[in-house]
Parts: sequence; C-alpha cells; structure tokens
Amino acid sequence: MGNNQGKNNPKKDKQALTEFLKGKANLDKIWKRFDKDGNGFIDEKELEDLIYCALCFFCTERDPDMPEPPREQCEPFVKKIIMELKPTLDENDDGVISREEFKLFGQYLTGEYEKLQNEMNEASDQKSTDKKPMASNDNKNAKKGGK
Ligand SMILES: [Ca+2]
Ligand SMILES: [Ca+2]
Repeated sequence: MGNNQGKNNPKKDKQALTEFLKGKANLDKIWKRFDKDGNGFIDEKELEDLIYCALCFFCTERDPDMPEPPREQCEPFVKKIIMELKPTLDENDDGVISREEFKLFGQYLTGEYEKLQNEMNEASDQKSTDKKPMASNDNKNAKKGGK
C-alpha cells in the first residue's frame, strides 16, 4: 500500500492535532495521521510522536512566542505521560492502542485543552481586574464618541 510519502511531516502532525482540538476535524484525522504505518494500531513509538506533538501544541498555545521545545528536552515528560496514560488507554493490555481505545485519548486531549483554556481565561481575567478595577462600572465614561 504505497510508501510513507508525506507521513513523516511534523508540521502536518501538529496541524491535524490543532484542527482536532479546535473542533475543525474529528478524531479520525489524528488517528490516520499518527498511525504512521497504517496497521490499525498506535504502538509505543507512534504514541510518543503523538504525545510530543501534543506537548508542543500546548506549549505554543499557552505562549505563542515560545519556540517549540526540542524533542530531547521533552522526552522525560513524554515518557511520564505515557506511563500515566497507558494503563487507562490500553484497556486490553496488549501494548498498543486500538482505534476503539483511541477514543479515550481523544477525550483526554480535549479535557487537557479545556483545562488550558480555563487557566488562560483566569489569568487574563486577573490581569484585567488588576489593571482597571472599576472598568466594568464605568459605562458612562467609557463612551468613546467619534473616531
Ligand atoms: Ca501503527
Ligand atoms: Ca490495546
């Protein structure tokens, strides 16, 4: 079935993940993207790629000015996350993630993404209340006539 053309493209990996988390693509899109050899399972290596990609996504989402952390630097985190996730994800304990098991991973990702968004909302709420404590009560003066 063809070769791996276009499969090893970290940019596209991240794009697929971004689209999924922003609700523009369904889980199938990342499944196909990360089941690199197309054997119908996500093995450990493929899962590492996926987790690394997700880490990069969350880093740049939190702070768009931050460069993506290099793979070696993320490796310990990637391993740790896999250790934590694997027992939950790999329900039948065969060492690989099936399409069915992958649904749980989708839920995990969306959950983490929501958490991040809440964190960021709280952070920006705090910032704006620090700066202008009365701003919301000030509708009369806030009228900015012509421009
Ligand atoms: Ca595979
Ligand atoms: Ca399994």
